[in-house]
Order: sequence, then C-alpha cells, then structure tokens
Amino acid sequence: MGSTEDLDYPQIIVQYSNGFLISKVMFTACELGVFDLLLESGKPLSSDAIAAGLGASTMGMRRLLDACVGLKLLAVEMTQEGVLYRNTEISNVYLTKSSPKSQYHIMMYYSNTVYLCWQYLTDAVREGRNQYERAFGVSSKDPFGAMYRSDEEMLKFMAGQNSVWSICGRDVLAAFDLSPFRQIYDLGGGGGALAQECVSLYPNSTVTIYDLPKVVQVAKEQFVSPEERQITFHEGDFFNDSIPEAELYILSKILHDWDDDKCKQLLAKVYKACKPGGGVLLVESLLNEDKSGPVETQLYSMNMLVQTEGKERTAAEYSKLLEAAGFGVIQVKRTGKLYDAVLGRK
Ligand code: ASE
Repeated sequence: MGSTEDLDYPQIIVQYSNGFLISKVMFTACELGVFDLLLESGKPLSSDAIAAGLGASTMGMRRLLDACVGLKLLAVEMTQEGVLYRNTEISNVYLTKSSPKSQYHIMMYYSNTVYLCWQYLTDAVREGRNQYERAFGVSSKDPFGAMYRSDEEMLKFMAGQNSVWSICGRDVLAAFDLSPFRQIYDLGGGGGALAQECVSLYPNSTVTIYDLPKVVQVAKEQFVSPEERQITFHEGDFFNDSIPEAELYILSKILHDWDDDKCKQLLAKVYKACKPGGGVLLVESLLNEDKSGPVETQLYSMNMLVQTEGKERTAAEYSKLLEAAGFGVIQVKRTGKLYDAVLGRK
C-alpha cells in the first residue's frame, strides 16, 4: 500500500493502463470456451490439448492460458506429462456457460458491444451523447432501437442482463419485505431472471414481465418456460402504451437509461396505474451523495453516457424523481453489491 503516493513508480497508473488488457484476456478465454472445456474434461489439460480442442493456435493458446494463470482464473500444475491447466473455483462458478451463476453472457456483451462503444468515449464526453452512430452506424436518437438493432444483439443484451440477477437478484429483492405485494409488474423485465428470483423468493406473488413485443417473444422462446405459472407477460412500450394496474412495479435498471424528464414521465404513469397502498421498487446501482463512489457505479454511469440517454444517480436523486411523481415513504437499502434498492409507496 501507499503506492498511490509513490511518485517514483506509479503503481496505480500502471494498473489502470492495463485494465483493459485484463478484461480482454478474461473475455477472450470465455469466448473461446477455455473454462467450459476444462470443466467438461474433468481433469487438467495441456495447452496443446486445449488449443486442439478449441481449434486455436498452440502458441496463442499457451500465452492466453499463462495470462489466465497470472490473473488467477486458471491454476497450473507441473507433472511428468508437462504443464497442465485447470479452472480455479471462481472460474468454474462464474465463467463457464453452464453454471447457474454464469457471467458468460454479460462478458460477451461487454466484449463485443460495450467495448466498441467505449472506443468513442472521448467523443461521448465532448458531445454528451451515446456513440451508436460512430460504433455501429445506427441512429443514436432511440437508444433501444439502436441496442436492439438486430435480433442477435437483443438476445445478447437480454442474456447478459439476465446473468447479473444470478449474482445480485436475491439481495435486491430481499432488501425489503415484498410479501404483501401479490400482483407485481416488472417493467422492462427482459429475459425474466429477476422475475424468476422474485417468484422463488415470494411464492405467493405473480410477476408480469412488461416489455416490447419482440423482447417478450424472445423471453418466451428462450428464457421463461410456460410451466413457470407465476410469470406472465404483457407486450407494450411503457412510454407510449398503457400500464395496467398492479400492487408493485419493479423498475430494474430502467431509470438509469433515461434523462430526468423521461423518468418523471414514466414514474407519473406508474403512479397513476398503481393501486393505493402499492409501491414501486427501483433497482439501481446507487452513487454516494457526493458522487465520490462507488467506482463501479461511476464507471457504469460512463457506460450510460456511451450507450443510452441516462446516468447513474444518488439515492436523493431517485427519491426526488419518485416524489415528483407522487410517491411517498421512500426507503433506500444499499446491498453492498452492484445493485441497490429504493422503495416508494403510494
Ligand atoms: C442498461 C444496462 C447496461 C443499458 C445498457 C447496458 C449494462 C451494460 N450496458 O440498462 C449492464 C450494466 N453494465 C454497465 C457497464 O453499465
């Protein structure tokens, strides 16, 4: 420690410069299927065997595997047959595709979509708007039109967002006792992973996923089985179509996509639809009141700049938006993880 003060060797600057190299090594090992192959094999493998199994060059693979060892994403052992690689515990749980807590899809979204937008971060800061036009040649006027510019992109986004709830979903839903709310709408609920967590935590609730028709179609086809009776769907655009009556509305990572005007517009609509005694649960990554951190949230706010019309906000900022729409008794719970919860009551 003390390295931040050391002007002779600026450890922190070196670390930050290399940050994107670290990300890309992890993304690439995921994308090539290194962790999946090692899980399936059930025994440590040589770099030649991994290269052959994944159709990669022996030289490139050897280097990638060694970098993963340095990052503690793989472990290495010396045997008579030579050097063998195996997954670490954290890779088995989070980096393999088949794990229930897999972060594979969010990594692919970061690596292939988010990463390309960040190429234009300088332009985003200069212009104060998202960079879809430069990154992908699509209009940046309608951020979700741009983000869902193809079915493939939409599916990658939905799968990516779903993976976050496998690690944060339970905490944000348990932050408040939501058991009094039986009839719940998850506005912009996408692939439904948060809805699935919700009905498992609150077995007496039903959750309706309200999302764009093409999102609902993919959610039904790929993510939520018809056997999950507590989950239903409603096709619509929450800015332009009506919002049905319910006891609780979940807006999970929705307000961070939009500017204050759009947020107020949406919350006013939710307030009107909400049953008296009902509420709204905001699930967002909260900034400190002085915006001094957490650094993950500050970085996400930069990402909202390059990808959307929104930003990350403080608890007081969300409270003000809720109050402007008519909601009262606003409670804030920080989970200590990536996403926090804010509850407002009608
Ligand atoms: C959105 C969430 C995300 C819109 C675009 C997004 C995420 C990535 N791109 O509502 C997930 C959060 N991660 C980051 C880096 O912001």
